[in-house]
Amino acid sequence: MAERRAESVEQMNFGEHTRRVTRMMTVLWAAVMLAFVPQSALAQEEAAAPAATEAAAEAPAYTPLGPDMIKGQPTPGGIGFQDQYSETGEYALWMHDAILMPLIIAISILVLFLLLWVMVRYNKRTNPNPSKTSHNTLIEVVWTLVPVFILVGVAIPSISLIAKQYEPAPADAITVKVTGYQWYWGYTYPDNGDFEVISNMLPEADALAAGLPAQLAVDNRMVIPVGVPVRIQTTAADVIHSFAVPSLWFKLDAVPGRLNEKVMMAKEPGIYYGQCSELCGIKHGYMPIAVEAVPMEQFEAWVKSQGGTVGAAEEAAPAEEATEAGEEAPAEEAAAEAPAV
Ligand SMILES: [Cu+2]
Repeated sequence: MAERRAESVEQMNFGEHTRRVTRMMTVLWAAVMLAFVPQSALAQEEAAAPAATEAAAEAPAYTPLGPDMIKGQPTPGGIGFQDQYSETGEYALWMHDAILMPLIIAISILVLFLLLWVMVRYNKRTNPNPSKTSHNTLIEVVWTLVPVFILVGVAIPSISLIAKQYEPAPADAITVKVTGYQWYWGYTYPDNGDFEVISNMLPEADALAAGLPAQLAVDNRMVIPVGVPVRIQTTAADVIHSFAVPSLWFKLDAVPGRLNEKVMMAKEPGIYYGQCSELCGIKHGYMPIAVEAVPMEQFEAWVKSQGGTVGAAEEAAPAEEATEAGEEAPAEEAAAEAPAV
C-alpha cells in the first residue's frame, strides 16, 4: 500500500514539475525578449525622431509602433495560451490555469490510481475469492453527487465567461467594421469619416527586413485606442472568414450578408497578431491580422493621417454631459498609459 501511495505522489510531482518547466521556459523567453527590447526601441526612436520634429508642430504626429511593441504572437513550441491583454482574456486564462487544468490533472491521476489499484489488488491471483457485494447505497450516492458538484463548479465560471464575452458595447464605443475578403482584410471606421484601410500580408523579405514576424506582419494595421472598448462588427464580401486575435481573447466569424458584433479591448499599447480562422480558400493562410493599440491622441492622429475625422460623432449628437464624461474617462486612462510607448 505504501508503495502504491508513493507512486501516486510521484505522479503528482511529475504534474507539478511539468508546470514548473513550462513556467521557467516562459520566464526565460521573457528575459530574452527584455534583453533585446531596449536596443530595438532606441533604434526605432532615433529613426523616427527627425520626421517627428518636423511634422509635430501642432498635433502629435502618429508613429507606427516598432517590433519592440509586439505583445501578442505565437511562440515556437508554445503549448499554452498566449499572454492575455484584455480583462476577458485574463479571466479566461485564470479559469484555464486555476480551475480546469488542476481539475483535469487531479481526475486523471485519481482514475489512473483506481485502475492500477484494481489491477494489482483485485486480480485473480491476489484476490481468489471475489466479494459478492452488488449494492452500496452510500457509495452510489457519493459517486453520483461528486461529479454533479464538479460540473456545477465548472459551469459557474464558464457561464460567467460566456456572459462577459458577449456584453454589448457601451453606446459611446468606437466602431470598427471588419470585412473579410479573399484574401485580405478591410477595416472601416464609420464613427471617424467612414474611411477603409486595406490590410495585406507583407512579403516575407519585407517583414524580416523590418524586424517583424513573417506571415503575420501586414502593410496596414488595424489601429485602435488603448483601454477603450471597441465595437467590432464583422462581415465578409465573398466567403466566410473569421477574425481572430488570440492575445486579445477575440474570435468572431465574418459571414457574407451578416453583421456580427463583439467588443474588443486592449489594456496595453502594443501590436497583437492574429489570423483568419475559417478555411476560406487557397490563400486562407496568408491573410494575417495585426491590431495596433495606441493611446487616444495617437489614435486620433492616425485617423487624421488616413483622411478620417475625429469627434464628428460628438458634433452630430447633442452635447450631453454623459457622453462627454464617457469619452473623456478612457482618454485620460490612455494618457496615463502613454509613457509606456
Ligand atoms: Cu479568410
